[in-house]
Amino acid sequence: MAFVERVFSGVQPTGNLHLGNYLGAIVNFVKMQETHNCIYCVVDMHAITMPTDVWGGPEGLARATREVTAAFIAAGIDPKKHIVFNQSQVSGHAELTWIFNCVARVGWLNRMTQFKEKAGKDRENASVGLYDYPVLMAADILLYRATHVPVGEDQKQHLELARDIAQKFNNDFGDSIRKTGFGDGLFFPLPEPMITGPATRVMSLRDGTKKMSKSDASDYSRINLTDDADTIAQKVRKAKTDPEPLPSEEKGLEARPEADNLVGIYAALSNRSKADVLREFGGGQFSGFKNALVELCVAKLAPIAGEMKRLTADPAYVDSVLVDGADRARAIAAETMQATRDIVGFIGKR
Ligand code: AQP
Repeated sequence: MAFVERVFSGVQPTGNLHLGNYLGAIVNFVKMQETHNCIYCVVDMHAITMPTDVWGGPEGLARATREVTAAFIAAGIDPKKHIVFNQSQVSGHAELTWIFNCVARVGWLNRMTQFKEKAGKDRENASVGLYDYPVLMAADILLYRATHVPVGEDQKQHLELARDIAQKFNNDFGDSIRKTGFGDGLFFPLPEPMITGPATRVMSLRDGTKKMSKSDASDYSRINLTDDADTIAQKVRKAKTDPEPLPSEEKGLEARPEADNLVGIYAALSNRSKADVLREFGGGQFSGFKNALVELCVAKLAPIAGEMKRLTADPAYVDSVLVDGADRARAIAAETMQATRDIVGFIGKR
């Protein structure tokens, strides 16, 4: 069965959006608008899988939900042409998760590295929601029968799980899919991860072997989308480097994670390859390169920060975008859910 190409991706409203979220995900969200119908979701139901102090309680969650929405729009996502909404407004996400919970296997979830990292040593005390996070993510994508999912490298394993769930659903219910007329045995597409660009894994500015992350205790480890020019300059100048000058060729970045990371950030922000960046800066000291990186970061991020500020000052507008997006998302989700209920054998129309 040929599926209509559709893009879905989400970002959690759990605090400061950073350069990793921007380069690994949001930049690609913007690009994909030109070629696909896109659905971009602020995944507030994922945010509450962590303890309340991580996502800031009800007020913090609402504030961060509006902030991520503002970041989407400020970065260039058009909420009129495409769909922007927050997950909890469309009940199909939770409903499809339940069905997928009965398709996914415990052994599959036990292999998820993000759960192990986020649950840490106190695994017994982690929420059931955190364990089930990848199943909810599969439901997010497949509720819209999305075919392409732009994400950062860290989400690759979850995407593979979403494909496994889609495949197992199609196998388990293949006869019913054919009998109910919802396809030739393939109801859900196997979504393709789109992990592209030179910054699919932006690393911490303090440690080039660790992912840049919202939950890192040090604010100096990341550049937040809302940082002002002075803060960006301080963070880049303090970023860890090594004593060698920059290499002139890309292979010289091997075993130099901090240099590799900064060159990757420069390349991604300037839409150039790392090799091209090294042709310009190779052989020079980090101080000169860092000055150029500060200038570039400020030039790219300041307009986004300014627009985010303007948008978050008008919460009624941001909320109206989310309500409108949710209405349109719900219409697509309703079709998938009715078909899924029929395929599974749940009686009744809604
Ligand atoms: N460092 C990164 N480099 C490239 N892409 C990244 N993403 C996250 N960090 C990086 C991508 O951003 C999108 C949204 O991420 P998320 O908010 O849903 O959750 P996350 O991956 O858990 O983000 P963080 O910052 O790493 O949060 P914490 O600290 O809570 O773990 C995704 O596409 C992700 O790949």
